[in-house]
Amino acid sequence: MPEYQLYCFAQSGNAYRAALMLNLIGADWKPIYVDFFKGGETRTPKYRSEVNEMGEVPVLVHGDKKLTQSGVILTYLSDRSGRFKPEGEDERLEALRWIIFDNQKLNGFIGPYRFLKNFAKPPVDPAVMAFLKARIDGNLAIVDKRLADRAFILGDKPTIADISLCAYLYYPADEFGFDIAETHQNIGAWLGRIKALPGWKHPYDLMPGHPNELMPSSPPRP
Ligand SMILES: N[C@@H](CCC(=O)N[C@@H](CS)C(=O)NCC(=O)O)C(=O)O
Repeated sequence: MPEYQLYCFAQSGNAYRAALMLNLIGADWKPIYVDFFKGGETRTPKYRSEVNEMGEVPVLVHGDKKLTQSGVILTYLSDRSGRFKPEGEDERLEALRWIIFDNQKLNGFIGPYRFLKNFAKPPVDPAVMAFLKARIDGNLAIVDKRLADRAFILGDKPTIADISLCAYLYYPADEFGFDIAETHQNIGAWLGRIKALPGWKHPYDLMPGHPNELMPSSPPRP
């Protein structure tokens, strides 16, 4: 049995943070597929009582520990491995600041936007999409500016803040209807630097469940 198990599915950028971290640190891990789309597994009483009371992925299992919230999982894995770990108190707090910003305001809006664009039935009110898009644009601009004069979010080395912030940003542009790497060149270059790290893999290659026939706008990745 691999050392770590991760409850996840390929379309989840929230889960991708944890899967990517496991791969980048060379951990011995395996994914456990969660049938979010057809089975609504995260909403079942069984999942909520046995896996995660919050009804979410990712969930990391390590021995008798079961951890949820990607920020907690990233912190745990960086503490254990010593990799992508912010150094000292100032960096630790700075990483936490960006992880919370990301969860609430960057991928916290990008994830629902992509979900609604691809899956909402009946289609969601355009005013909702316009609200989310305006928030996304504003927050992408903040990250793009941050990356104007540094290679990674905290400085010249990648940390768990970077692994958190890239959650949804490698998914195909046509799943969003806009190309983030093209319109935000500092973000585009930063995504390239993370992609060059040994162990990097695309979310669709790292977690089970792709392709998904419920996501017709998601063609095979080039
Ligand atoms: N802040 C959480 C977000 C987790 C989250 O929203 N996961 C989504 C999948 S992308 C989920 O499991 N949703 C289940 C549901 O809404 O039923 C994290 O970073 O782990």
